[in-house]
Amino acid sequence: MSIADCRLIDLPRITDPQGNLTFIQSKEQVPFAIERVYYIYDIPGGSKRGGHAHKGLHQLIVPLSGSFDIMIDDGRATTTFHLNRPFRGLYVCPLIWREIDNFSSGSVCMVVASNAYDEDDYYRDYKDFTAALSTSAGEGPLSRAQARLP
Ligand code: T46
Repeated sequence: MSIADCRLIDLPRITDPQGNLTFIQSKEQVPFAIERVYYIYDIPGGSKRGGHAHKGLHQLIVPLSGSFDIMIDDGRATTTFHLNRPFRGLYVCPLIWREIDNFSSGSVCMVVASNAYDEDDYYRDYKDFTAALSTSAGEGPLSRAQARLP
């Protein structure tokens, strides 16, 4: 898995003068079966979320309201997306480190996920994440520079 496997997904929009509607159906708008939905709200200015990777979780991250930035990192390259439309989400595959910040006032971050919550699915230490990548690639550990450790 790499950041090339992550992508923006444009969701359907039913536009109406009385208000627009967007929907997400399991395995249709997202490339996985949906098992969990959660959302982050009441986010104080300057907050940072994420700072971890998931071992097996697939996610679609949607800015239901407002905007924020997501940096994704596969241990070799990083890229940052600014999400600011409730009909456009970022699909994040397993084994991607993410950091989320620059939340606008009143923003709401919704995540549609492929599995129930499981703390054992997290890499919360960047060194553990890069070590797991090296193991799965059958290589030695990435150097500090390669892994861009802080
Ligand atoms: C991501 C961003 C956008 C639960 O008990 N159940 C849950 O379903 C979740 C997601 C979390 N929790 C508990 C576990 C921690 O004690 O809530 C606490 C914070 O969870 P987490 O560190 O996952 O929160 P974020 O906002 O840093 O990250 C979450 C996702 O895990 C992450 O993949 O991209 O939202």
